[in-house]
Amino acid sequence: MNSNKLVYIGSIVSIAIVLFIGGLLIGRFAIPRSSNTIDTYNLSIVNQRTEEERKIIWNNLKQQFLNLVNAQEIEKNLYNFTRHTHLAGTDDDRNEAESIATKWREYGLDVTIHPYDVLLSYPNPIQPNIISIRDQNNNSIFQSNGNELMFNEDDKSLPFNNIVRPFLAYTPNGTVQSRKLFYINYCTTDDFQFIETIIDKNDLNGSIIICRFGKIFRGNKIGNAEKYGIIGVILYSDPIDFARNSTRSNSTYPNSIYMPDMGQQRGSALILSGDPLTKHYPAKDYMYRVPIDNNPWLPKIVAQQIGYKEAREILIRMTGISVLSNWTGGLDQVNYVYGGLLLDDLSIQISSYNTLQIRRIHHVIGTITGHIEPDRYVLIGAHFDAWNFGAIDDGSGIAVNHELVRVFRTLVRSNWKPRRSLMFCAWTAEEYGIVGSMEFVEEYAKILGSRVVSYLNMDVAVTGSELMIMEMSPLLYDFAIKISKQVKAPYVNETIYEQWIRINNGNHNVGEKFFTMGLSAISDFAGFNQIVGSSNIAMTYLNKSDLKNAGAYPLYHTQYETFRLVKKFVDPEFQAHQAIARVIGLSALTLTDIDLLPYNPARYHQALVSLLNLTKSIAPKSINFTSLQNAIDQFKIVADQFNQRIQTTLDKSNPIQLRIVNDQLMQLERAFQNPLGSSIEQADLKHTIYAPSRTNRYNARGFPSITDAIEDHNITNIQQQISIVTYFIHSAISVLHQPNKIQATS
Ligand SMILES: [Ca+2]
Ligand SMILES: [Zn+2]
Repeated sequence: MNSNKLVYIGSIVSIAIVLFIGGLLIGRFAIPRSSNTIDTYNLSIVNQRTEEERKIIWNNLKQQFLNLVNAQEIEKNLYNFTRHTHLAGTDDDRNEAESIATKWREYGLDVTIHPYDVLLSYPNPIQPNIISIRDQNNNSIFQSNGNELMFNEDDKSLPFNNIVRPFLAYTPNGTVQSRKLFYINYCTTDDFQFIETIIDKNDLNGSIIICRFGKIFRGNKIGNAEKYGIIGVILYSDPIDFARNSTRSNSTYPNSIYMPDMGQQRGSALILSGDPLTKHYPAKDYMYRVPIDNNPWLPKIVAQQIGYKEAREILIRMTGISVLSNWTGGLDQVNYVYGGLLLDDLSIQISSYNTLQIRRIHHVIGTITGHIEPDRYVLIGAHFDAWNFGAIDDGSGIAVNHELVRVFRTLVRSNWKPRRSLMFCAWTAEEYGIVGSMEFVEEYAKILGSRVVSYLNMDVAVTGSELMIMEMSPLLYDFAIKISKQVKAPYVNETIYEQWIRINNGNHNVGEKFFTMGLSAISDFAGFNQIVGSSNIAMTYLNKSDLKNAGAYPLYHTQYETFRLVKKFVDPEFQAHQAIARVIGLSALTLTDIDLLPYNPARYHQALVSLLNLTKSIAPKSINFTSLQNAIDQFKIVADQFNQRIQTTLDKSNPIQLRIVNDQLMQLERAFQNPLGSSIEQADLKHTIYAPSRTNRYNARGFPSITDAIEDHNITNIQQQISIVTYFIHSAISVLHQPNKIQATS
């Protein structure tokens, strides 16, 4: 970063502080009125205060907020949440929605409940899905258990009879059998391309494959396998990724956070966000549903997970060439091979009994109405469905969400009123593939599209306490840094910002290290990024070792995600939960109360520059990027002019002027949205700068349509997609121009 930029950012920050205070004053000294009227009276009160007075009031409010966030309350919330199982579409799920609604009503929120009828997937409650190895006479010589195991340390008062067995949601039922078995590492596209150099790719046709969880979204693994005519997929968590220290019982659960030998990650295999029967439209009773047969979004081949103890039984019966070292896992006395025919004429069989069912789900939304701009929404969300007890995914988010409701209501009772409306969202059916929140986004696409300022997501909010990482729109980069300087890190005497610098060996460029620009399809922000077009943020407190594994903690989606796990190993004093609550809460407090939105368009320029460099580096040399480069250069000039105009000419006491500028800031991210989507197949991915990668939904891909075309080696389409992205950057430029006329372009 050059020094000019530092000065510039510093001045933006100081202006933002002044603007902050103005916004807060409006909140603090409002005369109580009906919550539905727009309160212009208090604007004159604001103008009577000195800057010094405003600063004191803001600092007091901020301190009051930070002090109110209570670790014991969060612990209590998590304990209560984890007494039950939470599978979407079940009685547990409906009861949880009712209990959240009741709790939030008691706190005084204006609560609405939003039902949808969506396609979900369940294993057979009586007959587990089984993988077996069979001899020449088709007698089973080994059979998987179909369950995880319980331990003496598990809390027997929990309803373990209600837990859902390991299964891969939406994979079809049926029995498949093959004498050919291949090991394909993590089943990434690269892994498949590599194995084509080792074996004849036609050999994969009719085979069953085994691969390990990790690196990419599990649905993409199964999707990759379908393309090769593979008939069944077996997934397992290799100890090298999930039991890193040792597979001995004293190194794994219940004695540590690492995967025991029968532990299994559940999860969805849907390569779509939302209900697969009502793509683009809400799953309401009036809506047409596409037939389930040949539905293009549902996985087509049988797939099932097993414990690594069971995977070992399979891997030792394989034949073929030994794999390269980066394909080798950590199972004792296993020679990892690429595969081929099984030893001794054995065959392998997968039997799955999954069913698809349309079930009703309910979201809970609780609102504190804004008193100056009630039609501008800041949303905080977490999902309450879970594969089982869900202590981390997403008990951590739900427990924090409840605490924030309590704290914000306490502020309201002490006469604080937010400028904008603050909405708390409790989503369900997230685990099935963002099915729930996407339906809500689809139903209210138009009003959310024009009214949502930012969506703040908490999913797997705490898996450790060493380091906070964030995913966000580049517009929120400087804002996130500012908030991180005001919140104490857990278990150490430093702020989150100071912790980043320490971990980054004193280097202050922490955003580049710990922030991911753009958001993927990994959680409920998906609909807000791709359909709503708001500028969003999500964060997680984790242990540094979790970074290696695509963010997945070892016991992710197992039945061992219990209160005991969190209390004993993850966050004993709930200080990491408290830090997340403070960061999300302070962000929400600011975004609902500040008069001028704290978005910095110049950061988007930096993000565009780094994406352009990355894209150029993977593109064929013949590709011409001049038009895109010029648009990005022009974006910088216009973004700087915009920031300059705010500093010099904006009259912050004029509510109309303020609204005009805020609308421009809100429209900036929306200007990048292509209503047609990135392709006919991916019409739901509308953000032209960042969208989930088609090869890994866990990753946000920059310039997704250009990158896809580069991967396809389609020169004409690459050039076409560059022109389309150039157009959307020009759209963003036009948003930042003075809005009093339409600027002509050359
Ligand atoms: Ca839908
Ligand atoms: Zn989750």
